[in-house]
Amino acid sequence: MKGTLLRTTQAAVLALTISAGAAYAAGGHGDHAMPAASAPIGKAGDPARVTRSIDVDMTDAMRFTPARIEVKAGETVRLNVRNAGRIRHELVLGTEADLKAHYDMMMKDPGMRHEEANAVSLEGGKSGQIVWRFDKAGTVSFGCLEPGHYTAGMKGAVSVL
Ligand SMILES: [Cu+2]
Repeated sequence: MKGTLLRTTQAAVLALTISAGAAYAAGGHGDHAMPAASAPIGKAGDPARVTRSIDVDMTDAMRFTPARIEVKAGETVRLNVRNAGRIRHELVLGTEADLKAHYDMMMKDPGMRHEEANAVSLEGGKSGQIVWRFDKAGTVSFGCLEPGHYTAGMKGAVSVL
C-alpha cells in the first residue's frame, strides 16, 4: 500500500516535471525529445536466468566502482550493489534522459525512494541487488539520484554489446 502511494506521488511529480519540460521546450528548445516512458533499457530479469553477477560499490566520494560495465545483449545480470559509505546511496538504471528527469524530481522531493525493479536504494553499509535483463545493444546509464550526488559525478554506464 505504501509502495502504491509512493508510485502515485512519483507519477504526479513526473507529470509536473514533464509539463515543466514541455514549457521549457516550447521556449526555444523545441527539438528536444521528451524522455520515453518505457525506454529500451531492458527489463526486470528472472533470477533463475542470471548468467553473471557483478559487484558494484557505492561510496561517499560519490562514485560507483566499477563505473563502466560491459554485458552482452540478452544477458541477465545480477548487480550486487554495496553501499560502502555512511550516507544513503542508490543505483538507478535508465536512459540518461530518464535519470536527469528523476534527479530533478529528487531535488524537489529529497525523501523520495526508488523501489522499482530497476533501482536499489541503500542506507550506509547495506547491500542489495538488481536482477536485470539487458535486451538491446547500446548504452544503459545508471546513477545515484540522491540530491547532489548525480551532479557530483555519481554515475556510470553499462555497455550492452
Ligand atoms: Cu549517492
